Amino acid sequence: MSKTVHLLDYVAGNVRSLVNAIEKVGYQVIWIRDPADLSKAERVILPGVGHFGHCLQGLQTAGFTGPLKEYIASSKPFMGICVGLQGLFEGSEEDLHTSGLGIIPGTLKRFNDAAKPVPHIGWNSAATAIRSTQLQGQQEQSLYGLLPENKYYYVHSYAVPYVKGELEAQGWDVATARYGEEDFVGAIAKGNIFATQFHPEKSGEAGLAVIKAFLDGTNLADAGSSTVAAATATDNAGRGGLTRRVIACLDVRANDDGDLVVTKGDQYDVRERSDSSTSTSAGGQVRNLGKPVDLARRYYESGADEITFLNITSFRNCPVADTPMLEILRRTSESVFVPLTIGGGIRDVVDVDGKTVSALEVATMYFKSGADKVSIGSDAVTAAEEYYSRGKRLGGTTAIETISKAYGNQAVVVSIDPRRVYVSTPKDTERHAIKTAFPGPNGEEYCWYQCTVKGGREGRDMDVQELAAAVEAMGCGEILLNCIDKDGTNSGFDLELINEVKRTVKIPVIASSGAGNPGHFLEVFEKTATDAALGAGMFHRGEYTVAQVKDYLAERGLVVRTSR
Ligand code: 1PR
Repeated sequence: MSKTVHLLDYVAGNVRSLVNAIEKVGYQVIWIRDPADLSKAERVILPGVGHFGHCLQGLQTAGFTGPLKEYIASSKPFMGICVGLQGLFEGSEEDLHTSGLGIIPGTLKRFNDAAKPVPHIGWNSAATAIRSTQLQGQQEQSLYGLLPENKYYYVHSYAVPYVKGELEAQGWDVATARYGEEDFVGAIAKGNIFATQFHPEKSGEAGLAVIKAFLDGTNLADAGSSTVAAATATDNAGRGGLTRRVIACLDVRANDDGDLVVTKGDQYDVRERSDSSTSTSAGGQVRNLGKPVDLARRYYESGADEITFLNITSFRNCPVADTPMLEILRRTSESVFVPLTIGGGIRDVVDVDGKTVSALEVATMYFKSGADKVSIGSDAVTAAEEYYSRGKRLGGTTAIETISKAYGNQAVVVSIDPRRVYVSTPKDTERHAIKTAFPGPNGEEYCWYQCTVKGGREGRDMDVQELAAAVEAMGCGEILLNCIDKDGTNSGFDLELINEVKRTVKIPVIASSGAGNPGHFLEVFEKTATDAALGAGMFHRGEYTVAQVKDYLAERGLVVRTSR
């Protein structure tokens, strides 16, 4: 009999990666669209991303709630992922009007953002806190292949607070993670039920092992001697909780022959510097540093915590549904099991047949093709300008708002392309100027960071702090902070810029532009509060691997994901 698993088709989100992960471990997916079919299933996975109320109402509307409870009560294997875990509890602060399935006692609470960014995005532990079997004096065993030394990919703002012994007393086995000062439920199991707050399909080889263990039904098997010694919640904190994320970025565009290539600019100029005898006014050829899918796979294998694709020219003449980036994502997500972000051209567009395709529809195509997050550049600046012209009121129709409402804030990144504008004194500008340790060409001691659109070609009368604050208010979940002055220079990140933006927002920030060696990653993590750091050119040119960067950080005591 072929090995199959049933997935509930009830809500939007990136389920392609889950299907790919399941196939990778040797199982076939059968979609359940009719609730009546649930009774025929032998194994069920309930995926879920985004908003608690949205997902639970989606289940209810599709008629799944009752049949799902019956299925779970039938003792056949059931696994919930992310909101699929959350839905098993009684409710969530995220939507107090919508009830959960109430199978596990407890309510989800929002993380406290007083001293840490929310959402909680990144790689964290799922270490067994205390087993219900331990309470009964039985021998310790592993929980669905979870290893205390492994890291798993989380992305959420709400979590079940962990209170030692409470759930265990009711027979639940719990694996916890710690974010800041808060311990929360990372995974939970009892009998036929297993659920993870993290995304195993996005957690590299460690996550694939968890999916395989569930599908093979090896919950309580001894998965290896190292698992027998389960970690305690204290050990978990000792391992540092959330890791520092190292992200590889691929700027993709068509070269002059029409092939899609990974390219890399110097301060956003991606053409080769040609000598005077051969140069044209437009510069040389577009730099070709490799094929997008191949490079993404190489970085995944080297330990990249995420991969970001930026479609830097948006392929204007192509029908939206045929955008080459969709195919790149589909192919990448077959073999790359870490989060994928896609940027470039996420906005309302007019298709070649004259029809308008909304930013939400464009994003949906990308999510269905394997993207976990979309990154919005130029359109975010326009939206912020409108936000301020309305007196800081939300319009409700921007790409950031519509996509975050449908897919959750964590799915929306805003990519900022700022450039330094030097001034002698703060009085010389109405924008927010800072004193800089790196004076301008005429000795100017201050600068402000001007937001740009269209890949830096057009500057706007808005500073980076204003843009960051506006996009956070609109529902963006993370900022990708580039810096045109630093891009491609190999001279390190712009620490002053990163500190400014971190002071402005509560959402996570990814530092980008200027990485030239592993020491620059150490520097940005030590001298700023950045949540992640991104490199491009140094990886593409083969000067350093992602693994070398992570080893360098680990050797100096920073917590990074070293398991694959
Ligand atoms: O405006 O929503 O269509 O998005 C366009 C996207 O394309 C934006 O995210 C914008 O940053 C990006 N983009 C546009 N033009 C360029 C260009 O280079 N000519 N690339 C471009 C931006 C910046 C980083 C780069 C880091 C690290 N590239 O992604 O990878 O600076 O580089 P380094 O480590 O080598 O220094 P929209």
